[in-house]
Amino acid sequence: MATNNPQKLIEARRILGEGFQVLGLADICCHDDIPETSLTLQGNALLKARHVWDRYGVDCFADDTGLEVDALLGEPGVFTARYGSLYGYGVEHDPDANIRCLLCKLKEVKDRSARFRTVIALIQGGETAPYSLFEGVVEGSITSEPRGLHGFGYDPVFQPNGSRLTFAEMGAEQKNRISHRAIAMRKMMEFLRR
Ligand code: ITT
Repeated sequence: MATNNPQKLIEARRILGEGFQVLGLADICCHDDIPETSLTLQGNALLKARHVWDRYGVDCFADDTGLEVDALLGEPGVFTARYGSLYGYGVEHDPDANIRCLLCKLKEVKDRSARFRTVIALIQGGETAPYSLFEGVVEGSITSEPRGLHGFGYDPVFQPNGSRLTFAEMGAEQKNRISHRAIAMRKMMEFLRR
């Protein structure tokens, strides 16, 4: 899995279960900060997977994830990882700064509907065909304050529809049953089995 995010790797391993061994970038001694210069999730997922194939020659998949908030016209979207830093809150990849920025933007905003979207790009033998992209979406809303200690990133402020808990209040098992990442990964596994 072409990710530098250890929590994504842990989730991927849990979603796939014991029948699989998922290697991360550290396992192939890759410590590159892979540039994510595309303006789409799909483009960035492909960039990450392509980078690993080109330099290390191994089959891999990469996940790019965005949080889309309706009242913010789809922001942070492709800028989800560095949202806070764009508005002067902390540095890139700082989850607390990202959450503070998001909650500040949504202060007094009533429509708090949002979704997590994950796009996974799979490269096998150097090939990425159009059918090697897998998307997972989970609809929900942004809470007025962070709740819960599990998960990572924006989990404390994302409450999926149909639940009274945020992702960070759920255990890993519950999040992995319904999450954007789990949906995209199951689609990839179905494709690989076929
Ligand atoms: P890689 O690019 O190395 O995979 P990353 O953390 O930078 O790691 P993304 O580019 O996909 O991953 O950035 C997505 C942002 O969304 C980042 O801030 C994550 O913390 C956050 N994020 C991703 N998946 C999430 C999830 O399941 N729950 C909460 N936040 C998530």
